[in-house]
Amino acid sequence: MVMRIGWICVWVCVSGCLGSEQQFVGNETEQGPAGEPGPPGADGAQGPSGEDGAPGADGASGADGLNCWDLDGDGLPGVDEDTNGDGVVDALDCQRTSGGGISKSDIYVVFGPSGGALSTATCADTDDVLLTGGCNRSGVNCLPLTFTDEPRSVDDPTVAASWYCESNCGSVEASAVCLVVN
Ligand SMILES: [Ca+2]
Ligand SMILES: [Ca+2]
Repeated sequence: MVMRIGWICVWVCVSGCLGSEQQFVGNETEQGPAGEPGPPGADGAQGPSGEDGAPGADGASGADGLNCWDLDGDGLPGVDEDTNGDGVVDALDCQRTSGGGISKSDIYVVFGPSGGALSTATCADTDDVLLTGGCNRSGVNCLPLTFTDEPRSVDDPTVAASWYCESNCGSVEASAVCLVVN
């Protein structure tokens, strides 16, 4: 009888304890409402620089340049490009004969016909420059004397420059001093 009462007490005690424990656990699993988001965190420190990339591939080769003697840029030697007159078009034609400037060999004199009332001395090429000129008059004099002594076509690129002479009596001979332009 005493043992039975003891077991009953143990059972009551255990079931009572378990019941209390079950009720406590049940209250702990209820999830509350979500809280407000926290403020953003501060920016992190800058990371180290990355490794250099691999070198790029070589670009395509450029077009060949022009030879210094190729004044018109057509890639071919032309008669006008043999500036030193040696019959060959090469690097020597890129050099001036006198320190890169004008030399006396670039200047020539042309005479017009003599013995008539008109005379014209014309430079050899349309791009050559007429530097100066003059008229040599001879023969009889007359009054009034009409005399023309003047340059012609000095700035016309299509016509060679010249020196023109004319007299109404006697005869004239024109002369022109010209500069070669290559
Ligand atoms: Ca050429
Ligand atoms: Ca030459």
